[in-house]
Amino acid sequence: MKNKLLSLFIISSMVVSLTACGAEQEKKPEAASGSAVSEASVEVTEAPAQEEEPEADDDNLIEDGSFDGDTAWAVFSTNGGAGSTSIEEGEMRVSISDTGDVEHGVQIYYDGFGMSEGTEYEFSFDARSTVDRTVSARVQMNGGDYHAYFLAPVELTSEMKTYSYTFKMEEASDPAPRLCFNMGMQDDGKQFKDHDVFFDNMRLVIKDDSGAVAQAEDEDVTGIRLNQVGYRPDDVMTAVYADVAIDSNSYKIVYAKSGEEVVELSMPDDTHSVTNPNADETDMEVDFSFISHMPKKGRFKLVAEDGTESPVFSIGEDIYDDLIKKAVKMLYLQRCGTALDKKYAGKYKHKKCHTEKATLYWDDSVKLDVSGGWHDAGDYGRYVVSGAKAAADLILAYDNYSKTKKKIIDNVGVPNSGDGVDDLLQEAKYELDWMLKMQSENGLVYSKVTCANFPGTVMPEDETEPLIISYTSTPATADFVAVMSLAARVFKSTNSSELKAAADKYLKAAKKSWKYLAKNPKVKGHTNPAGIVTGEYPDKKDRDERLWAAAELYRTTGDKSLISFIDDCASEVNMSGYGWLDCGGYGCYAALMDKKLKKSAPDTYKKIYDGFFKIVDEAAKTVESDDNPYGVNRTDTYEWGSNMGIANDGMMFLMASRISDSLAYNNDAQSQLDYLLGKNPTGYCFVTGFGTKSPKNPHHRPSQFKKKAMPGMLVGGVNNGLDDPYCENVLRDTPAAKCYADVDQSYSTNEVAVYWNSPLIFLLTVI
Ligand code: G3I
Ligand code: 9MR
Ligand code: ZN
Repeated sequence: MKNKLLSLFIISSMVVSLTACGAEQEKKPEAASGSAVSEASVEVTEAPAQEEEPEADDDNLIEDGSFDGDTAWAVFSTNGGAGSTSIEEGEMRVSISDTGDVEHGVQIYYDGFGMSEGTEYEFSFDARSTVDRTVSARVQMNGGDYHAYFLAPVELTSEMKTYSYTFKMEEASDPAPRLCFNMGMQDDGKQFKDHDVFFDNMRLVIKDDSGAVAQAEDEDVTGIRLNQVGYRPDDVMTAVYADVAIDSNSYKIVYAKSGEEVVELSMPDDTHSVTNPNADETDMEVDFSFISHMPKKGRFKLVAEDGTESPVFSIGEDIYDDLIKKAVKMLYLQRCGTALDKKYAGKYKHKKCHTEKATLYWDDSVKLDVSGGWHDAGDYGRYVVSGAKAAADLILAYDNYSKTKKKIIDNVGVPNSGDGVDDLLQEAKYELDWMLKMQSENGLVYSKVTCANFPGTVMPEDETEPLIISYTSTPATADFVAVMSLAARVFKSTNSSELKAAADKYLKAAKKSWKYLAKNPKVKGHTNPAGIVTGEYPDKKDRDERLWAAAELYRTTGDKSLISFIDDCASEVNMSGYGWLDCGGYGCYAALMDKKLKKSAPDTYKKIYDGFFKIVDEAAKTVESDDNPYGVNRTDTYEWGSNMGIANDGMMFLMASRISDSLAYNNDAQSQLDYLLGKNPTGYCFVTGFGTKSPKNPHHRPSQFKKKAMPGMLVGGVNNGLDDPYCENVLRDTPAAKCYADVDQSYSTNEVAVYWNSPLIFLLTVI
């Protein structure tokens, strides 16, 4: 029965506007109930006896609204609220032990239907409560400000009654709203302890859809997909023709603006189409590189024989310059603990945030200054494992381009730009200085500092709940050792006195934490402490992080006692992994770039070399396969943050080129970049503000608050795990490689993160 309305696809305009706040917001809901109820027509009657056989209820948008199965609705609780649901004798029972002190302190909810603009609905249910109380019935946006489309106070008594409402969807159609009852504190401030509320015969049906507004078609998505930012003249240039009919063998390249033909070409002989079940397309990869009479600079389009045009792309040596600046500046704009000035931050300026002392979760007498660092993502948490990855990518990028291209990047447009010191290193330093504060007395490192819950859609300085430091973990500690050792080495090699001074501090800190790890071989993994619901970054293994730590520390100090440890770890861990979870690849890269190790421990070196290149070569084979038009190391599984995985693959290929001192894997790296910038089945250039079609509604609180996407952010991308309610509802029939939604509710496909931007920065600056 689910998803009835999805087929209608309607557009909308408004009649009644109900303003209120919903779940997960700290604000007290506005008293919108009066207007809601007066606009909606309400009927309350005594419920008839419910003896009859359950009938099919095909019009009902709520699956098993009669609760004859065994599935009760889910519960959300916050601010002291506590409750659970169960099915009892064909009714849903909500047992509430505490309402908490906000209206949504306890909320039961149902997702999986759609609302279409201009349609009239009838909502009815039977309900009673063991105490006389009011609850709030809502159909609301599921994300953003959670405002209500429909809202009514429901006065419950011990007698089972039928409540019935009709209302019209006045706003734009929403394919994934949430139907819920807020059962926390009453509007009049009244709170309740132990009591039960029972529901039955929950029905939401379309009463009249004659006024439904037809939904505008999704904007035309071209069938030709390519890197929308563009190519440098010597790059391999490829496009995918997705379901584009090819009769003969030719296509054109035209100037983007005038449409004037640059050249007409015939398809290369090996061009062929492949069935791509993961995108549900027939694809043809077309290589249009190395055209000698193409201008070396300009904006162009491909035009297929049937008239299908590609998105515009640029050619030029400098096509990535602006993107690099914005992608690095994003990190600056994620800075916590400092005010961001309008001069640099524009509309994303904000006051000092999160500067108050944070409390240890397990000992509230201890308050620490852990201000600074980057906000992790669309939320304002600060996490060591993800931050270490992000900072490492910047430093590793610098370590590459400063040597291979003999340049520094000092023009990002942040306060320290133009000071003769590389901006990426300076940005990494901001995070590392924060991480120093996260090191505890004995060398173990705290995993994160966040509030207990995620905030609503607010600017950073308006997240003012208490800051809590979660437990230490050995993965966080080993990541800390790795990135501090890396930074110490690289910062020392610069001619900046500021960076050199930091290098000494970092090395000292790294040694202290390593000492702890060496004495304590047992893993101390991380899971969220009870009551803390912010990002978990769960990790139960630390050998990969320890390998990375030991390899970086050895490379920096030459301490030979580390070699046997490196050797042991290298036999155990997966030699790929460049994320908050798996770090084996970083460990391998550090080891394989180390000439000392090659000399002192050739067998260890060879073991790591063989393991690393086995993974790289397997990935390259998949990427280069004739049957893989989009050229990424993915088939039917795209995980949360798959764009990071793909950017990481690009980084790995560039590392492999560097280790082998060749350009052998550079085209594979280019394929990853092309995918991220538009040559993918969604047709999106996945970086905000770049390309012809880019995400407009990222899950990123400053962007949501300002109603404009901050530019230069790589979104998470395709995720067929459907890990948020929006995707679960809307994308369930979508082919794997297209499971992406440019809506801000979709935190599992459309969030951004500092450690997703960082491998993109590596790719762009090193390639
Ligand atoms: O490890 C499995 C792998 O074996 C499997 O093949 C793959 C297939 O889906 O899944 C892998 O696990 C995934 C894991 O990330 C590692 O990639 C989980 O399914 C997936 O749910 C998990 O997602 C993480 C998500 O938090 C939820 O925990 C993302 O990687 C991670 O980037 C994201 O991080 C959040 C923070 O918690 C809070 N701040 C924002 C940030 C970005 O969304
Ligand atoms: O905003 C949160 C995002 O940063 C996290 O990656 C994500 C998963 O942990 O959760 C987001 O917060 C959502 C929460 O988990 C559930 N309620 C809705 C929140 C987003 O508005
Ligand atoms: Zn902050």
